[in-house]
Amino acid sequence: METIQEVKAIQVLDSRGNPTLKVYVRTESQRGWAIVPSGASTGVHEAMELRDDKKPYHGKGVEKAVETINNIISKELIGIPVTEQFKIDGTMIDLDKTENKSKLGGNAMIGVSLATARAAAAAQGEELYEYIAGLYGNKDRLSLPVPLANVINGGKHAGNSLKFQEFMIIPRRVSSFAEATRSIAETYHVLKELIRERYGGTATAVGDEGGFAPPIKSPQEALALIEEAVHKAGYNRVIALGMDVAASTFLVDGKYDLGMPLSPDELIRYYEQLLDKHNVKSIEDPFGEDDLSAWTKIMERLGKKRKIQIVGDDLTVTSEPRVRMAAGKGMCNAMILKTNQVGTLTEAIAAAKAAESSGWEIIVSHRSGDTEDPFIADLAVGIGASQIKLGAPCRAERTSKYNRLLEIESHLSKKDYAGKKLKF
Ligand code: 2PG
Ligand code: MG
Repeated sequence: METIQEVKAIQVLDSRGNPTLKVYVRTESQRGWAIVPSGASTGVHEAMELRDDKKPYHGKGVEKAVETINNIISKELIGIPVTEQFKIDGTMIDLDKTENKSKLGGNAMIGVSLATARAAAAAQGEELYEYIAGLYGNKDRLSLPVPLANVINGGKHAGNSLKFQEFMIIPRRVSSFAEATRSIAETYHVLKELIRERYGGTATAVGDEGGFAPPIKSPQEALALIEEAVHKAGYNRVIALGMDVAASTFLVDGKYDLGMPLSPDELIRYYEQLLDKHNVKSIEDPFGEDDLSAWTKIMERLGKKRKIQIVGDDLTVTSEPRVRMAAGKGMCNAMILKTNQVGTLTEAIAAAKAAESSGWEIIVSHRSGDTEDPFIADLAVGIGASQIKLGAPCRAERTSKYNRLLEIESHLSKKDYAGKKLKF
């Protein structure tokens, strides 16, 4: 049995040019690695990122986290069988002892946790998605997730004045991930031309997740533009739309500031009007993470009555207790799964299991500051998630996920695309 021989981290860069961690876990004959992503619109209940707060890299360096991994975490893990993921993650949790991973750093812990899974997969002679499927108990249900492609960026991910953060296209009525990718890329290029014609060449520059960031102000304008592109590209029947509102980013003194301050009830009416005119089927973070009663109301009015996918992200932060709380109060019917929100693969799996047992959809997700590491592609297939949020088909930190999923689909003898099973 292969055991952990070395755990080592170095400082590298993420897609925004900020420092992050690359972690290596070495066994007798194999090596695993992982690079840690980083969010911009982070939830207040997320695990804490350890940053240096000193001069280099404007305080964003992660040398302290590198030292924590190389000098503290590594000592505790050497000698443990590499396939004992739950024990390895549990050892780090015990060592950290804090609610929000502030001692070791959520970024340090997730880097080690994910690199361990890769090393273990290699030690078993398995693909990473197969290994994760084993951990999750999902080996017979491998499927390719439906991609949610963020083609117009706003909020904290772009320099325009769009308040809503993400406008996504969701190709569900196709039969493979490859066809889904084609429909996204074709629509993306038609959209680029529409933006060039209407707003000029400089408006085709992209935001943090590879989507365009034209100088538009309202969600209506963004949705109409995307629908025009979908229609022109010939994918009306295939593609539905989704939004990540990231509402906590414009919540001021209990009101949502969309030019005019809206109460939660007024914001629900605003969403209803958008849904009356546009083919939006999924709304993520429609309210702030602690505006709990508003979530329960929107689930009643839009989730249950209109079969809209109501997605928790900042609300649920990949945390099993938060998922159970939200499920108990009927606050959403889907959740975003981001491993670095919680700090270990073990805890992310626990949150996914809790979501699944509540009948929720699971959407594995990238971060706005991401890297060439395609781990989330294997994770989505391994746990059989119905969806994956991976940005536009542009910029290598986004295409690395598309390309890995295309590769995985080509491996599988039974090609099972989750689009068929989606409820919308
Ligand atoms: C989100 C994510 C990813 P960030 O809010 O869902 O799209 O953004 O990584 O900035 O939290
Ligand atoms: Mg989000």
